Amino acid sequence: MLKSLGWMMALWVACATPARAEDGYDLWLRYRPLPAAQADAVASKATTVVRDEDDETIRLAAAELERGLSGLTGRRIAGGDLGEGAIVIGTARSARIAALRLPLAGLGPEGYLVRSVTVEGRPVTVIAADRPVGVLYGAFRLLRIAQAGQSLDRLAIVERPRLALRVLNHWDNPDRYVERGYAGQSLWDWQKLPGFSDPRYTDYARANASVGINGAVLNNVNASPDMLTPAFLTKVERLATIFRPWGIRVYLSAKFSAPIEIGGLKTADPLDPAVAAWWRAKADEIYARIPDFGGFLVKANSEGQPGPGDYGRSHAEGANMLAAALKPHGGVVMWRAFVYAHDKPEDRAKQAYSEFQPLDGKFADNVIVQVKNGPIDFQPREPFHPLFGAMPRTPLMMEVQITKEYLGFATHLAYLGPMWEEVLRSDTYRPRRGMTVAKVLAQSRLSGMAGVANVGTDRNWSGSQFDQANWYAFGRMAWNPDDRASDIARDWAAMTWGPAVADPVAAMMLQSRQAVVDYMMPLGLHHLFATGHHYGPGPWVDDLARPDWNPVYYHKADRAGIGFDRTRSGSDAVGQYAPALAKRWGDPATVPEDLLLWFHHVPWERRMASGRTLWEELVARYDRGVAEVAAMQGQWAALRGRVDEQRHDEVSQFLTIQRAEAQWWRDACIAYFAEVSGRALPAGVVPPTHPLAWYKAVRTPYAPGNGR
Ligand code: GCV
Repeated sequence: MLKSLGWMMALWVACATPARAEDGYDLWLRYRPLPAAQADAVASKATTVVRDEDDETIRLAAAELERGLSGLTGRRIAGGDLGEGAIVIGTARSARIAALRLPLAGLGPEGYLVRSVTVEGRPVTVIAADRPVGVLYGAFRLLRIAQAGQSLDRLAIVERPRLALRVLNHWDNPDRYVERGYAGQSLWDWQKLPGFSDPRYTDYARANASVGINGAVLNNVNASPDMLTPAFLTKVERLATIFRPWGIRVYLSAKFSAPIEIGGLKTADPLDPAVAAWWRAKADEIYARIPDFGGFLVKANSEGQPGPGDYGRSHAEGANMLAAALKPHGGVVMWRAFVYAHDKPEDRAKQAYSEFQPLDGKFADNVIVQVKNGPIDFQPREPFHPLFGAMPRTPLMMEVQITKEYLGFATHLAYLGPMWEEVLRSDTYRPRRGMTVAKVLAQSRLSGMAGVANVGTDRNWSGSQFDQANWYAFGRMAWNPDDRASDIARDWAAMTWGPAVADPVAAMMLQSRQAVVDYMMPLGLHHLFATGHHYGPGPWVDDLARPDWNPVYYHKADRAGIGFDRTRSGSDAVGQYAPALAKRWGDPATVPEDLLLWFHHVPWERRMASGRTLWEELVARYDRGVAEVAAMQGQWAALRGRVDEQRHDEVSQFLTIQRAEAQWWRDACIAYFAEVSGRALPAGVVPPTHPLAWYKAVRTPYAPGNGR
């Protein structure tokens, strides 16, 4: 009696406090009370949680349902017996579930179904799967519906992931520094592992499971060989043990030269039998500790990393040697196609295709080639990577960057769902029309998507409240690459800010990425960033060691025009796409304006669809970008009082930073392009606040994330 009184008091306090301070730690799993009518409706369909199996993952699923539904309804929902409104969870190992004769085997290892059914004459909801992790995913799905305030009546959901590997790539170093990380230090406290298990490890795994992420590469692709030493493997083992019940496997980035650096060999030549034997022994050692270890991620012969090319061997020879070591244990090699060599004069956008496409069909069957979404490097807008569709006999996974190295770090609000959707829905025309990037990925015999993680030790996990949405959206799109960015935004907004504000929050999010494109690099411009840290504009930079590290290499602006000629008369990068696309994109009259300057060098007087000249249009886009941020500020201000104050205030302050930095980008780029082109500003345009020299003199050496 006393116990239940205490419980009721706690609930009363929770419900009576309208907007208690929140710092974002709870992510989209806040489970705050719904409005009374919605809470009543959910409660009637969630009277108790019934499970028969004593499996750790199913226990987690039950606990999550009890926690979530109690929070949402303001009632105590706990485990119990079958009764009207019960939620019955499990696999066919539960006699009760088996008796329902549901088509569980067809769901695959991670699929689930959520159904309203009648059991023993009572209406109940069943969450069932072939394996326990499917039950966990199903539980999170039901909670998502409840969090959005939607009805739990007549549910008939059947889901299975379209991609098998849904993996976060952490660019985390052993000293906890995160390359391109804007959310504090690495979550992995290697110094205290394995002795101390920070509760955050569990919270991290739970958040990933809630969106279907099933793998984590724990360390930077610019890898330290130390990660493969026994001292670190003990720590990795601890994390793997914590993550396992949440359906998450661990992977490691492997440094190709590790046999030399920690193995005492004289070479890392993949065709040297001693090298192959070293990797086999290393794999055996890892699997003895971590039987479900996922495998290796490798960055080879790229940006100074060692690789098979150092010995005159191909990427396939390097990858296959590692694959052979992992094969007996069921592990995979994720081999990155992000390569460009300093000694090649070829357009950087072409180099990965030139090197990898001829290797199609030459990789072992447990190798998957990891290809960035676009051919350069996670720019605000790129065309899809030409390798998608061009290697039909090789599994390809797509790599996207959740952390926003090139979209304003953590302080700029940029929801990346529309960017990834744009790529996933791009038609590769290979082998035929309608073959989108999403289909190319899903049809691979080994399929996957990787996201460079944006999480760190900040209380809000990702450096800003809104960057959580990008972690969330990555999980959703990796599960179903055809999911819509707008639906995902609305779901995230409902769960993270409350169903009542889901629409206005999602509306802001959906315009945010284009805003960044507009105020940083519109019309297909790319890589105009300041050197190294990539914080702020640097379109004038022309003095770096490699031509393709300089922004001037990418925009090629001069008195006559602007843009990179990638047509047949230029670098012919367009020729790496299917003929139908090469034709459309190779003609300035038919290429989408958003990609115009990616593929073409065009005169400043060129007429655009708006009727303006290119110069006028460029300036108008920069202005539009700044105006879009101002509009977001207004939209957010209108939500004051409708969401909790602490998070509202944090977002407001970040939007103020974004507005100032959008202005900085706009002013610096306009000042520079005006000078290079010798053009006056179009009539009525507000001149940049400072002269060009002022922008050129800006130095920010301590901007975060710039490697060490
Ligand atoms: C991990 C870009 C980033 C680097 C990153 C590299 C990669 O060049 O600036 O920090 O290195 O991509 O993806 O390997």
